[in-house]
Amino acid sequence: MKLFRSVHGLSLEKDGQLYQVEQHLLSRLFRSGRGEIGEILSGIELLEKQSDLRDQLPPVLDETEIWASGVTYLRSKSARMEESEKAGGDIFYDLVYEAQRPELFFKSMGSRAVGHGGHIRVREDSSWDVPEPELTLAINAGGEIFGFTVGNDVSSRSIEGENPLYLPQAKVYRGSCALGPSLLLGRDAISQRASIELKIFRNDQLVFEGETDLTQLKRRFEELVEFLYRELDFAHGAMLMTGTGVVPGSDFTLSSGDRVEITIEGVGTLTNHVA
Ligand code: DO4
Ligand code: MG
Repeated sequence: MKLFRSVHGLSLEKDGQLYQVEQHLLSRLFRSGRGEIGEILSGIELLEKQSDLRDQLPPVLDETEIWASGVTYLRSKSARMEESEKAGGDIFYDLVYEAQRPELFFKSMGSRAVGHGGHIRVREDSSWDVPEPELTLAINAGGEIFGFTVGNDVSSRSIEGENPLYLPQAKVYRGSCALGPSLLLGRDAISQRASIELKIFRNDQLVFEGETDLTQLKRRFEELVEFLYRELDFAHGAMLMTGTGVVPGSDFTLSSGDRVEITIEGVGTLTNHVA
């Protein structure tokens, strides 16, 4: 089952058919406690059938915090070690990849996230920018994973590479976080081997293509969630991006007008345009 959010309300795709569902469902899922998800999912009432989806929004509450994990794939570690070598920051990426404690950072409020079809951005003071395709976990207030979506952790490599302490500026700015198109519902709804594919088009020509899969993710989902919830409460639940395993080479930077498509097997395709 996939749950879509749009300016017209919530829609559920079930067995290939789209239905309207009650408008508080998303809030009930994110704000639920431990052990409550099963009952909510089995009690979903299907309302009117729908034929299409328009004006999509990110599948998250405005009040929900979106966090991200870093250096959870070997490719992310090596790309970041290269870009920060000159500043002497490379050692930190190596250490965090092996450490017990993962790198977690705040990315966005739900209200600032961009949905499927929306505009992502590059910072005006950045010279090297990339999309980061990331499986994103939907977690309830009780700390349980109840769904998955596709995330784009759009990042400035020039700012992060200059000094790792600039990470919040490299990661958090207008149009830096995209989520969607829907929430795949259920903790076990995703394949442990799901592929993650990134395609970037410029003037409708493919200019970058890369792929990884979840077997390359070094951390378990629950391990990341446990660290996130260890000393924080999330009354509105949380979203947690799980890190990128696809990083374009040093000769690539995003440009205005680019179309970015991220496909995660079984979850969906998130498409955004660079403003
Ligand atoms: O260490 C910086 C951020 C890493 C990141 O965003 C990723 O690995 O996806
Ligand atoms: Mg990332």
